[in-house]
Parts: sequence; C-alpha cells; structure tokens
Amino acid sequence: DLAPLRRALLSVSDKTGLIDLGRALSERGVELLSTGGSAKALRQAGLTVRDVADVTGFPEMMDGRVKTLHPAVHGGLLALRDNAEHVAAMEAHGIGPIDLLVVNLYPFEETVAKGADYDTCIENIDIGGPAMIRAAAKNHGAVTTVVDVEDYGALLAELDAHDGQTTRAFRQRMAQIAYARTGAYDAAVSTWMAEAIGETAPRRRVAAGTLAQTLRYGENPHQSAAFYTDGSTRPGVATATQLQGKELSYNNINDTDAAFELVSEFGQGGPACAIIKHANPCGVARGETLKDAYARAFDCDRTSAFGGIIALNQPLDAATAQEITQIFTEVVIAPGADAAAREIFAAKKNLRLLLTDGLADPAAPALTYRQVSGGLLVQDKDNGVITEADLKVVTKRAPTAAEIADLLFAWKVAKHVKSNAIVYVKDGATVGVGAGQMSRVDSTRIAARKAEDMAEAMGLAETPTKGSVVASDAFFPFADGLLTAAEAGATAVIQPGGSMRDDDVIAVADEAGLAMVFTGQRHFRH
Ligand code: 93A
Repeated sequence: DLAPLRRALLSVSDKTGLIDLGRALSERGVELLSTGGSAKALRQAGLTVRDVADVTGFPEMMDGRVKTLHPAVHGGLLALRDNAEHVAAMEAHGIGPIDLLVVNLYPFEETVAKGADYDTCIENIDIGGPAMIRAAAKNHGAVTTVVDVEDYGALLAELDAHDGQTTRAFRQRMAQIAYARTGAYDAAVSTWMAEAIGETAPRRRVAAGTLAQTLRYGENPHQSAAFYTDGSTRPGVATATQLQGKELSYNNINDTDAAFELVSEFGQGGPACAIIKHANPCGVARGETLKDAYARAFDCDRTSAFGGIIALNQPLDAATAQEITQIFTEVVIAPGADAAAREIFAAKKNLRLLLTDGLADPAAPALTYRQVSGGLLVQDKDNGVITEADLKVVTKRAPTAAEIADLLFAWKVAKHVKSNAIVYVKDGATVGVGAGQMSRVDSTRIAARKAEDMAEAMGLAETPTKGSVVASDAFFPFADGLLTAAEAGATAVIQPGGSMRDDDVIAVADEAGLAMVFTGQRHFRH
C-alpha cells in the first residue's frame, strides 16, 4: 500500500514553508504543478514549476475564481490508479495523475476576524481549494493530501522513511485532517453568513469551529483538550486580548466565560464585579467605585474567592488592581485597564489579564452546545432579561423600591448560578449563594449557612442575610425553601412562579410578611 510520489500540485494562500517544501520535493524528483501566486514564489526561489494553466489549457480567469476547476486537475486527483477504465480515461483525455496535493485555503476566517466588509468576505470563500482537497482525500488510496503547514515536516519524514513514498496509513490520516479542515471552513462560512442575516434557529446552524489553541490538558491533567472558536467577533473570552500571565487553561476559559457573561448583565449601570469559582459565582456586587464593587464581592465568600476568576464591567484602575493583588487570583477580565493598573499587575507575572472590547450583550441571540453520549444538544442561549415592568407582585405586601433593586440584582445573578440556584442579596451585593444542589431547599440552606459562616469569620454582629432579598432560579415546589429563606432573614423573594402549590407558597410568604414577585421566566442552568 505504498504510493510513489511523481507529481505534486501546490496551491497555497499561506506561503509559509512553501519554498522549503517545494525544494525538498524537487530534490526527490517530484514534478511540481502550481497556481499563479504559489508558482511565482517557487520560481523566484529558482525551482522548476509547471503552471496549472498549462495543464488545463485554460488561463486562470474571473479574478482567480476559476483556476483549478477542470477535469485535467480533478481527473488527476480522483482517478483510481488500478482501475482499467479510469486509466483508459486518463490516457484518452491526456490527464496525468497527481499524487500529492498541498493546499491551504483563502483566509476566510482571518478576513472575517479583521472585520472586512461583506463583499471582501465573500471573495475570500475558497471554492477550488476545498474541491481539490475533498477529491484528493477521497482518493487517499493513491493520493496524499496536506492542508496544514504544520504537517509539511511529517510529509517529508514519511517520504524519507519509505523511499520517497507514503504509506496508506499516512494518507488516511492526512485525509481525515483534510475533511476536518473543509468541514470547519464551510462551518465558518455558514456561521458568518448566519450572523450577517440574523439566522438563529439551532437546526439551521452548524456546531463547529476553528482550532484556536491546543490546551495543555482538559478539565483534568489526564484529559487532552483544545479550544475551538466559532468566528464570532463579540466581546468575550474567545476574542479578548491577553496582556500577561500564563496561557489560559481549559478551566480558566470556562470560568472566565462564566465571569464575563455574568458581569456583562450589569452593563454600564455603575461599577460591578463578579468572582467565579468552578463556573459559579462566589461573590457579585455593585459598588460606588470599582474597588468597592470588588471588595464587596470578595466579602460574600472570602474563602472561595481565593484562586478565583474576576470579571469587571469597567476598565481596571490602579486602586482596584492594588486590591485584587492582595490575594491569589487566576484571571482578571475587564473591558480595558489603565496604565497604572497595568503596571501594578505587571509585578504579578502569573496573573492573567484579559482585555475585551466592551461588554457582552446578555440579550443577544446565540447558541449553546452540550455533548451527550452519541450526540449534541443545541439550544438558544439563555438570553432572557427582565425589567421591573415584568414583575408580578403576588403577596399582600409589595416590595419597596430598595427591595426591587436588590431583587432584580439577585435575579441577574441567579441566571448564572448552576441549578438549583438560590441567591441572597443585600444592598447590591450577594451575601449567600447556593448552587448546584439536587434539592432547592438544600441550596436555600447552604446559601444561608455560608452567609453565617462569613459573618462569623468577619466578626459581624448579625448574619448578612438579615434584611436581604432572595432569588430562586425556578419555582419553589414546596413552601419549605421559602420558609428557610424567611428564617434566614430574607424580606423579599423573586422567583418564576408556576408551581402547582403556588397558592401554598404565597400563603406562607404572606404569613411571614414577605413581599414576593413572579418573573414568569425560569433560569435553569446545568
Ligand atoms: O477562487 S478559487 O476558489 N478557484 C479556484 O479554482 C482555485 N484553485 C485554487 N481558489 C482556488 N484556489 C486557491 O487559490 C487555493 O485553495 C489557494 O488558497 C489559492 C492559491 O492561489 P495562488 O497560488 O495564486 O496564491
């Protein structure tokens, strides 16, 4: 199953390594065919190259849209070498076999990332390249396909190891990589076009991306991992610029995303900070200043905040930077950082600082993907955002203006806490977060207990849940959770409503003198 290399077609947009490869192939007696720009580069390096136009008998035309789309090329790539009819057809039509295809595509993804206009993006959709790649990869019984500059070395090593030939195993491996590339390429085109026309239906979108980073490991060191980006240019962890610190890890990327998405809920409405651990917030707060917001978020759960991920909704300033560097933090993400803040961070070499171009829009449509064994679950991202006008008061007592502000704050946070989520808030700061429990009453108890522990550690006179409000990401199925919150000192409640026992729950709230509002919208997050 060895295949000798006699003729290669080189057609690359990224000319990195092209000359060295062309020379190495020439030295091994391989004839080189090439398209316009690639042929020119090879010739300039003194190599002998035959133009594809010479093979097809047609000039490259229509601004290069038609260069290699011709039976003389595709016949040479697709013909089965051991099939008499195929061989006869090649002879009858003067088609020479092509044994090696080296192609990298028009830089569509880079063009989109640069913010190019619609027509420029369209012009950068490669047609001939993917057609050749798919043809050559299909015929991997005889043809070697290389689509990644990183694989040039492996190709030459393969030829050296096998007397100028490639093994079937190698060709098969390269074919698989080739289809990964064309698949990702078309996915990028479709995703870009969907964004351009506003197509958001999960069944009309593709779940694929472009390899952005090979990660050191996954969630755990024995898991290998990679980061794929989908071409979106929106502010977020995928498009942020890293100013300093070690490479982001798998968990860093996941947690930084959670932190930034959460803090973006607070938009431009004054300084806010979110501190994330294991994808859940361990403190979220507003403040008079950014430093104040950070300090108040930190006070929610000082123990868990250690080694956390911090997201800010305003550019990092010196005072906040100084405060943050008092303890160990993995990542800080913010829409900017001033010179003084950068200088303070520069002394902490390991601290990662990511800068975004603005905040994420929590109401923007997007998709989320979750893998299950044998499939992929695709859904609209939870972009539910409510205002005071959406709240329905269901108790005898209506919440005060101060309670309403805290209820809306707590609701924003609860959306970003793993279910069952319970969030106690006082004066624009979380004071207790209960996350990820299998029973809602447990989340309610845990959040209250964490607040008590914190009060004890900080030497506070009373538990900070006293006079707080509480948010529940889904309805209370029984009154017990609500009672626990009332006992902890909460005075107002926000929850979706919709339980069969809503009447019981409302009656208990009235008895306890609580104000309760229904949102009519649930925020499960798993
Ligand atoms: O415009 S195309 O889709 N039409 C073609 O027939 C074609 N054949 C190869 N683009 C085509 N290519 C692409 O040209 C290759 O995929 C490669 O990216 C590029 C190399 O062009 P040059 O050698 O002129 O720089």
